[in-house]
Amino acid sequence: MPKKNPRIPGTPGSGTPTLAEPTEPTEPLPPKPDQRAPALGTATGLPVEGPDTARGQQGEHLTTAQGARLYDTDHSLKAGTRGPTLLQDHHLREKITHFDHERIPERVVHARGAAAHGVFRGYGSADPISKAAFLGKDVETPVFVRFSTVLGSRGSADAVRDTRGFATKFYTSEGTFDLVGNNIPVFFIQDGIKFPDVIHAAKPHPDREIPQAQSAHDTFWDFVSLHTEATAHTLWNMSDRGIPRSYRMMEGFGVNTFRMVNAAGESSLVKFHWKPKLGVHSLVWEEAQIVNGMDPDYHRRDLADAIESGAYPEWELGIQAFPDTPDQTFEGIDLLDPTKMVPEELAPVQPIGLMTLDANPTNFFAETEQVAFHPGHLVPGIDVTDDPLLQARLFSYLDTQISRLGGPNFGQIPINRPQAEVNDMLRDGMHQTGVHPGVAPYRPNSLDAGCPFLAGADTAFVEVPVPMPESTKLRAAPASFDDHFSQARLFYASLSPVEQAHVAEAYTFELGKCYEQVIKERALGVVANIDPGLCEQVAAGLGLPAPAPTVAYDVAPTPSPALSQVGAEWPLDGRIIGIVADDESDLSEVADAVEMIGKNGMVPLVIGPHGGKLGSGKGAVPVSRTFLTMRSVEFDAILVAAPASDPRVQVLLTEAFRHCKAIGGWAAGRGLLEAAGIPADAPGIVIADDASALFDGLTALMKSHRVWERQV
Ligand code: HDD
Repeated sequence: MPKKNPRIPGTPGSGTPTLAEPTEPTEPLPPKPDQRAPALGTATGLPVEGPDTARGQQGEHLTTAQGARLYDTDHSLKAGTRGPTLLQDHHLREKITHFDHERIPERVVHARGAAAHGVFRGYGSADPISKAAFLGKDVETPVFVRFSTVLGSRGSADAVRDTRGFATKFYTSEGTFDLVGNNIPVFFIQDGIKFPDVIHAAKPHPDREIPQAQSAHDTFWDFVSLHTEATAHTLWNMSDRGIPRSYRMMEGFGVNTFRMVNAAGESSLVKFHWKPKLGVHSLVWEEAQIVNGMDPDYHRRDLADAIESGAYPEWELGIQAFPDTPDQTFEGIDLLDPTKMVPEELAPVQPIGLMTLDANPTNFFAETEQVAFHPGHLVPGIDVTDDPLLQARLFSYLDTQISRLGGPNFGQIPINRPQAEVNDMLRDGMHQTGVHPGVAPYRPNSLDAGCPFLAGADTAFVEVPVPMPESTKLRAAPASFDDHFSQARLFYASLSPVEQAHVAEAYTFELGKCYEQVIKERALGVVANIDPGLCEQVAAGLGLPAPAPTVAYDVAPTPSPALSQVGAEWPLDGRIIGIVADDESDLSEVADAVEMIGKNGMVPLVIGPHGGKLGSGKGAVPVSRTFLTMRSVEFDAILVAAPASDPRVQVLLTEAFRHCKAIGGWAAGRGLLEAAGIPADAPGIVIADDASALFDGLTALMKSHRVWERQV
């Protein structure tokens, strides 16, 4: 006997309802303002009423894609309950067909990412060199920022050793400006024609497609050891910059040199910098490896959680500005060579605005996956240079979206829509959503009254009329591009001893994962040209002789202190403190600590032997993680209020100790730490009488990010 469908009176069957609806229908979320369709212009400039395509969900009832209401979405239309499915079941075919096509090609690089909405407020300090309206004093511009790794596939882990992308879309009143940067200021290659080479070498081996999202393999080291212009970028990857603690704690760099143009038409060369308010911090390597197993979404989760809890991450946008001289160099550094950065001590970074990320995406696919950045999305006041890497980028980004987003109209996808008026003469094509009026999308025309008109040079984007030197057509690089080691030496010399030690460990780890002896030996030759002492350490770890440098050290590098992450104090917004407690702990002290941590913009996580609550009655304390579900890498610091006899707590404490995290314990329980093998007189251990003193002691240590004394 077929079952009755409760929604359709009179359907045959016993009358037994199928599944009950779990919730009452609710109002759909309102669309974000930046996702509304831009007004469509008519030929005569009058607004047109268009369908509100930004709304994904409307009304209470489930419908087909054509809006017909549905009474059942759980059963195919069949010839009897046990019979075959009927071809006429349009709903089945529509549902399955759409599902079959839900995936789009992932980005060929930077496939794994996370994003957030926010706002940029200009300081006006760039006005003397740029006429870009969004940089004006107190001008607020919506932004969408996508952070990413480079090598991994869309489902790969976050905390891998890699460069991070830092791409920002500014929806300005003069059109969209995209700043498509990285967290490392130098690049592997000097000419974009080599981009497929470096990416093919760094992606997994083509035969077995392993390893995923890593540079620790033969083809990568084969390429970078043969192609020494990659040395500086590779060194940055081997440094702590390759394993950020959080997207919120990364610098961003435009990498390429750009031009800024002021209202008088004067041009300057600039390098863009994002400076995080929380400072630049990293994981330690062992921690990163544990994170990738325990929480592959570590960075994505951290960003979303911080924004949801109101700990809005902030970055100052800054520029290094240089005179636009014909040779385009500064202090001997070729500004058109993207493997070179300019030390901040030579050209200070001048702040020009503040970005605050304050909203998570509503739909990952619609926003984070479909957002399309392009370094050629420029506004009046910002222009490109002849950097040969940037020149190739100007082609690649538009091109890649056509296959990734299925045609040339990806600019009409809500997240990609400019918030300035759009009045182009681009027509038709796959996924055209604009309903363009008029008959004359060409110029000149008389049928649409000559519309649209060209703007004057005062409001239009006008390329800087840079004079071209007399030249010959050829495939070659300038002689200044031949210097492959000075910047790597500068970076290494600028790191603190603990950071240098991490670099040695990273090279030893990565080269230790290579199979080919010849590649290890060649890579050591490159490391010798960075620093012979570094080379000796790595060679010793690999059990190989250390080769002598082949490139003379004419000039010892002058360290740039700004390149080190260590040695200052930073705000602690959103940092996580774990509190190990059990039912026997002094729960009023634990509750005080929880309150104090939360009040100070951090996240307390109570770790107990069981879920639910510790203790009972009014003083009971809710448990956030159990000994089974926590791992040390989730916490920036630990407070201990329970005996650490459980082996899982011992692992937590020994890892936290090894990873140089601040650890605290109540005076009454001094023995608890020692029982776990943590010497109470070691650096970074706080023992105090009450929650307040413990909190103060712990946070004083956390401001320096880690207790590095334990590693030197
Ligand atoms: Fe690129 C994506 C950053 C050189 C070609 N790139 C992409 C993204 C970032 C960067 C952050 C991800 C954007 C997003 O989140 O959607 N790329 C850089 C930086 C570079 C650089 C800082 C050096 C200064 N890129 C570069 C070169 C080429 C490309 C030289 C090609 C000639 N990049 C692409 C691409 C991608 C891309 C294939 C893949 C997905 C996309 O563009 O939209 O076009």
